[in-house]
Amino acid sequence: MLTKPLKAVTSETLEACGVTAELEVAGGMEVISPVTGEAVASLAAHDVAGTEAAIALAGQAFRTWRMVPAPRRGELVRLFAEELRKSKEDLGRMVSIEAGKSPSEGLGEVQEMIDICDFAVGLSRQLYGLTIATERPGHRMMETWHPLGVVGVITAFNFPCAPWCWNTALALVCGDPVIWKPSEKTPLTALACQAVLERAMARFGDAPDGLSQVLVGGPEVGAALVDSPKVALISATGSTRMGQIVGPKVAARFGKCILELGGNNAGIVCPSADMDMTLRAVAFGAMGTAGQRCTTMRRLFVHESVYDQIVPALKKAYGSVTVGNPLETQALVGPLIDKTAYEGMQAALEEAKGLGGTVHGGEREAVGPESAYYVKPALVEMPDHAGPVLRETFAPILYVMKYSDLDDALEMHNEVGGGLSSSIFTTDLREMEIFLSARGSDCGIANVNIGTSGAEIGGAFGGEKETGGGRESGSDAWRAYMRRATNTINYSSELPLAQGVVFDI
Ligand code: UN1
Repeated sequence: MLTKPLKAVTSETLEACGVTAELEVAGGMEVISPVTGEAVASLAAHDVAGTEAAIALAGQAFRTWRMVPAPRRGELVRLFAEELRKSKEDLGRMVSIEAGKSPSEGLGEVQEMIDICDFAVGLSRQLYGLTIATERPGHRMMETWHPLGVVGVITAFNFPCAPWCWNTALALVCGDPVIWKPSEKTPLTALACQAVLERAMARFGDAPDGLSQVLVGGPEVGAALVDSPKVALISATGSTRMGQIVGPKVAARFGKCILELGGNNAGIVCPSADMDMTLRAVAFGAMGTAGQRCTTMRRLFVHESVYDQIVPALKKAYGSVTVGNPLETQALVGPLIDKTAYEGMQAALEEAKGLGGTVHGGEREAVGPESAYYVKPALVEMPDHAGPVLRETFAPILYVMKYSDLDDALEMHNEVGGGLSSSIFTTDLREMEIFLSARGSDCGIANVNIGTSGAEIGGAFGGEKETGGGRESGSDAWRAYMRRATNTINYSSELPLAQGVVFDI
C-alpha cells in the first residue's frame, strides 16, 4: 500500500538508486506514470549536439576499453550484478511506476538484468574463435573476435530496462561502450539503471568516462544515434514501423543493426493438450503485462474437438482476472501505457466486431483516476483469420479461432508479418515435432506446452520477418557486438599461394 503521493515515491525510489538528476526542470520533458496518468517528473532533455558529444566521448572510451582484457571487463559486469541485486526492489518499483507492471513482473524484469549479467561474466572468458584447417603447409588459420565499437541501444516503454541490459552486459564484456536512448515514456528507470551501473564502475576503479551513457530525449536524439557513422551497432527494440525507419538508415552507412520489433504471437491448442496447463499458460501469455509484451500471445488456434472445453474456461478466467493499480493492489493486470493505447485497442475490437467477432471484455475499468487507462483484457472469438487479427495491437486482446487440421492452423499461424514467438499445446509427439520442424512455426521462438512470453535470457531472443531478424541475450548473440577477423599465419619458410596459384618473380 502506498501512503504517499506517487511523485514522492518516485523521487525517493530514484534517490535510493543513486540518481542525482534534477526531477523538476521547468519546461522539461514530462514523465507520466500510467498508474495514475499524472506527471511524476520533468527532466532536462538532450539535444542533437549533446548526442554528438556523447558519441565522441564513447568513442574515446572505446579506445581504452577495447584493450582491457575481456575477463577484467567481466569483473565490471559482475560488480554491476551485485549492485543490481542490492537495488532490485527499487528498480522493480521504478518499472511498476513507469510501465505500470505488477510488482512481480517489475521485479522479474530486474531479475532478467541480473541473469544476463551473470551470463555475461561467464562469457567474458569464452569469446571464442575457431581454428580452421588450411590448405597451405606450414600455415595456421584462425579467427579472432575483436570489440566492435560504440553501441547505440534504443529501448521501448514496455520493457524499460531488461533489453538495455541484455545489450549492455554483452557489449561491456565484448569491449564496447554503450549509449542508451530509452523510450520517452520511461526515462526514469533508465537513469536509475545508469546510477546503479555507475556504483559498480566506482567500485571497479578504472572504467573510462563515457563507457555507459543515457540520453534522455525525443526522436531527434534517436535519429542522431542512428545516423552517426561513429556508432558501430544500433540495437533497437520497438515497433515494426520504427524498424522500417532505423534499418535502412543504418544499412545505408553500412552500420550493424539488431532489430527486435513487433510480433503477432500465436498458440495452437491441439486435441491432446493438457487443458489446465494450457489455460494457465494462455492466461499469462495473453493478459500478463496488460498485453504489452512483444511476446504477448495475441492469437489462439483451437482444435474444434476441444474448443468447447477451453474457450468457456478462458472466458471464465478473463471474467475473473483482477485489474488495478500495480502499486496499491494485488491485481494481476495493470494499466495500459496511455490513451493512445486504449484507443488503438478499442478500434481493433470494433473492427473485429464488424468482421463477425464476439468480444468478451475489453471495456475500461473504473479502478483508477480518469487520466489512467485500465481495461479488462479482451477475448475475441473470430470466425476468420482476418482484419485486426493479422496485425499487432499492443493491448490485451486475444483472438481465438477454430481449426480442424493442423496444417491449416500452421498456415494461418505463419500468415502474419510478425515472426517473434509461438507455442503449441500438445502431448502428441508428432504434432510437437511438426511444429518445431522446417514446415512448422516460422518464429524465432517456438515453444511446446508453455506460453509465448517469459523467455529466459540463456536463449537467443528475437524473431524473423517483420520482427527484424536480430538476436539478443543468450546463445551466441554476443557475436553481434564484436567484429570477426580471419587470420592466416605462415610459420614455414616457403610462400605457397592458396588455390595453387603460381606467381614467381
Ligand atoms: C519485450 O516485450 O520487449 O520473453 C521483451 C519475454 C521477456 C522479454 C520481452 N523475457 O516476455
